[in-house]
Amino acid sequence: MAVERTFLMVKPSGTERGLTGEVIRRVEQRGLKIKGLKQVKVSKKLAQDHYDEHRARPFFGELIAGLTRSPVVGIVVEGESAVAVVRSMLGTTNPVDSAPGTIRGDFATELAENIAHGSDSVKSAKREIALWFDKTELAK
Ligand SMILES: Nc1nc2c(ncn2[C@@H]2O[C@H](COP(=O)(O)OP(=O)(O)O)[C@@H](O)[C@H]2O)c(=O)[nH]1
Ligand SMILES: [Mg+2]
Repeated sequence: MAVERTFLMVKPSGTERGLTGEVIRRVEQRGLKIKGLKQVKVSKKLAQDHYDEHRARPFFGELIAGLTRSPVVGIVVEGESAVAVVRSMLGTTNPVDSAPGTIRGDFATELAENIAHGSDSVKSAKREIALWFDKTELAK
């Protein structure tokens, strides 16, 4: 058990539907702390760097187009086991399988339109937070 930081992002599929506040509300209700928060108009390069691990996938072009089509909201979340807690709040990658009560299980049915992203490990979280935020933008 350890206090961690993770990178949570409301993707265009969430911001376009006005679900940013709902995602933030759930994070705060869970007792997690927000240490960074901003809306970003995502460049193609930032989107590609964010999803670097998926570069060779056949759906990569679609993934980048989906992430750059509308502004996103990036959030640095801190708390006990924050990486795993945020992932469980999101639900499974494919919303069809996501349990009710999860963000994806409550608001989505399509894989490519699954509302929000959460880092999958502490290592990924460190990389993603550094990619999306300058240190001066983060609370202590
Ligand atoms: N179009 C399409 N999008 C996908 C597919 N697999 C994953 N995605 C999207 O790519 C994102 C990143 O995939 P992944 O890292 O495996 O899932 P996550 O960590 O749960 O978001 C997912 O959240 C989906 O929105 C696919 O087969 N087709
Ligand atoms: Mg992922």
